[in-house]
Amino acid sequence: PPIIRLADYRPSDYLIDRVELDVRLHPTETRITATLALRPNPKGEAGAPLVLDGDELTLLALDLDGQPPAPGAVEVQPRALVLHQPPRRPFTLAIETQVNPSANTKLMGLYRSGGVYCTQCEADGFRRITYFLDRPDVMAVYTTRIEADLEEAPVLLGNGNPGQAGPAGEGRHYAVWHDPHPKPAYLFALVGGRLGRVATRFTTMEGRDVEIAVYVEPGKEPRAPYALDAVARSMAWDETAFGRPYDLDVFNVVAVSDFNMGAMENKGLNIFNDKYVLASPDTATDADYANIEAIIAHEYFHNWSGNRVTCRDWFQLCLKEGLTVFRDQEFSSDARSRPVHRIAEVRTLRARQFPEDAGPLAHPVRPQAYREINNFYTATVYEKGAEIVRMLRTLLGPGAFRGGMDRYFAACDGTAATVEDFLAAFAAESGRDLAAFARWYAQAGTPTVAVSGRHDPAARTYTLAFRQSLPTVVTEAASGAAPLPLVIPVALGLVDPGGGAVAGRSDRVRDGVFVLEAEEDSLVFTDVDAAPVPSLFRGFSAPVKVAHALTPAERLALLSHDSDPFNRWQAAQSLGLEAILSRVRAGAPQAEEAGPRGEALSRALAAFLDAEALADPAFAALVLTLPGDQEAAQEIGTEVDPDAIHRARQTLRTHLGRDLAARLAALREALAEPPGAPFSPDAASAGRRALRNVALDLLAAADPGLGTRLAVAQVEAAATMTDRLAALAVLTLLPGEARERALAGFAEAYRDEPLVLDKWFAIQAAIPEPGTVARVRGLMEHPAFALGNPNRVRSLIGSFSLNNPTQFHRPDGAGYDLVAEAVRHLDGKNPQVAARLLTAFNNWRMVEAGRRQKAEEALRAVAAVTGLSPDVSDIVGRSLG
Ligand code: HT7
Ligand code: ZN
Repeated sequence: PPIIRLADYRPSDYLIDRVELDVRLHPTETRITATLALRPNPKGEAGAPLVLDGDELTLLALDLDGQPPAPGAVEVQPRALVLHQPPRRPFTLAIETQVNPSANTKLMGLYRSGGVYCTQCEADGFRRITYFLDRPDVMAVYTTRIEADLEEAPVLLGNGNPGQAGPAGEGRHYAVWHDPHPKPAYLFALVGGRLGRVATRFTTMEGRDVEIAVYVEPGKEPRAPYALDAVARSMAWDETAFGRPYDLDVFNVVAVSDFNMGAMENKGLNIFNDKYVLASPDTATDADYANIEAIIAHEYFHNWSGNRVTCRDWFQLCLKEGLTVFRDQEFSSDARSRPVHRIAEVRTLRARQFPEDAGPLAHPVRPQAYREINNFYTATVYEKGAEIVRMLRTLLGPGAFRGGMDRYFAACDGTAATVEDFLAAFAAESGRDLAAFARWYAQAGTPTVAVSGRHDPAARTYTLAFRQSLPTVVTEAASGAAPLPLVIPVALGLVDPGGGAVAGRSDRVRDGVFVLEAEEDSLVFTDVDAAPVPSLFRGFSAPVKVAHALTPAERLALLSHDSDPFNRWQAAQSLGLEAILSRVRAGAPQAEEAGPRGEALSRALAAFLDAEALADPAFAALVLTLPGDQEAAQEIGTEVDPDAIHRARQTLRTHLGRDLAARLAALREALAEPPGAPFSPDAASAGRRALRNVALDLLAAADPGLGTRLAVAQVEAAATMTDRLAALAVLTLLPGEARERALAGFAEAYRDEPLVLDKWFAIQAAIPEPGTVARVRGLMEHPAFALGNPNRVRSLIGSFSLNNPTQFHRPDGAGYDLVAEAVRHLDGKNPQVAARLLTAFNNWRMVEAGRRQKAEEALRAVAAVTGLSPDVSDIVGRSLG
């Protein structure tokens, strides 16, 4: 596919003010009449041909101002409808198309999921429904009439507010929906089907009475109230936190079982992957509840950050996605524990975005070019995009930040905006020049900030020297020119190693934040009597890697005495990471003795558990969790041996489990829930479950016999899916009969629950044993598995490639072959999901030479397939490039 460049952006030659859609739903022959009120765009080229996008459409009829167009005036191309010499005044085009929803396996445009008609139009799916100017800067007011068989689709939903509805003859009925807010085509949606419903009401700050409803598969209504309540809480929060009220009379959420991503923010009609709606204690884990809450909030918040203010073009994707992730993170932080949530955010960023930024798919938060936009819904655009917004708040302070947001919404409401528009609102509010800050959007790669500290007892000063460096990222789109320094907010403080107070101060630190703007800078604190331990990047104040050598004793001081919970957790993580790395680097991943760092970690964790494990169990669970294999691999960077890392980490778990055994057993007891206790998904209850299960995991690492007994008992007696699955996951690390029996029992118990079986697929795919490739191949034949369902594919093959580094990176290449083969099979059906799966090869250049060669062979085998989709060919091309 050709490359599309930001620098080539031009406004559309034509605009569409109003769209009237008449959709007659039919399983294989759905007909759509689109009546478009068009006019030349004063900012476009006068007299240019009108080029409407289209994809896999059958054109049935076309009218221009009520007449068939003159012969030769219209050209139907495979992916466009061209009208030569259109009128130079406003005109109407009526287009009738036909599509086959049942044959739509790409799940883009209009398709059927479990018998329910639904749509997915972002980024460019509307052109699979009718010919259109399918670009986000063409915004229109839509009226949609939906007609369907009454038996097949008693529920008919569209964007906006409901209008007339009634019988349409021959067992059919219709419903009209009108959306008064102009929107781009990517926010269009409709749903038709047999669906159950739960509903509530909400009165907005403006006094609007809104009906909120969640639609699910009939019979699943008891699993919908958590999502429904999350919508109402999101509505209330956006009013309080950002002054943003809802703006229609109804807000509908529909859960479908076949969906390419998590959910979609269509105006007034959010469509969700059912995984992110349905929840009951027996089927959903605490993580599921947290995800449902976050994704419901995310899609709802898009109503302002994305819908009322949309994107001018797809290069501006972070304008809605980064901002909306920031907003949903803030919502979850307010609803749960802020420090615990911040740690979770950073773990995701490090596990997904840092590797992306360090590999061949690296791109700036605002890319400068793309071939396939669907491949740019990435951790960089979303998660790093959110970090940029957070840095802006840190730099400006909460007052100016909120003022800037208000200005942005006021200035850009009803428009398709750019990153420049966003920053201009904050510059105007704060009087600050944000030109250098804007580099965060343009430069790919994770910066490293190297820091060293020096205490001068005579002068009673403490000096911190900072140096930032950014890798030069060379991509097809960008020149690879030397990057410019970034504006990096460093939230920091000085900690007394004994837990006392440190008096030091510097007038370059305001509200606890020092701003690093140059490549090098240093900061002098005065009145410092004794050498402190610096606590840097508190709350992870910038998405950077910090190179700062500290002794285990200094890390222990931070874990014990830092006032910043994030850095307390970070201190334990750093000790853990250093302990793993020292084993790998010494070539002794399985060494018997714990080593000085392992011992330091055990001592630190023992002291921590004694002092405060029960004070905040969710936080304690995070402190006790070692950094993952992939984080260690990132740190090593080249010639990585995933087996060595895995052994080192497992051995360290064993040591920790032994050293802490008595404390962990006591914790499990102290945290045990009384039989019959009512279930609550709240953060405190979830935290207790998390700590109990981390304790189980470490105990099992130390004593597999005990671990097996405890885990088997827990699988059988668990009152929640969280506890059952956690115990099953512990068992999967303990080969043997008990494991297989437990797995079989679980499958039998949940045979009719696809979303629960997804968890069963996922944990088996993550078993770090040579038999797993064969196991996964076997599971692909399981009756519950379907290559056409994205959730199944992600659970089995996605989990294998992302959560099982030793087997995905098998030295004989069998893991790579498995994934590459799945990508090849899937590409003909669902290119978007196939391409996403292939991104697991992102880190292939980091592994040692033998594996590297196998990975390259697997990638080349994909590249050699004829008729590859643009999605997969883009990823494979960049991965090998
Ligand atoms: N804005 C939505 C993105 C999305 C999507 C993109 C491409 C293909 C399918 C898709 N489904 C949803 C989701 C969001 O970020 O809120
Ligand atoms: Zn989003």
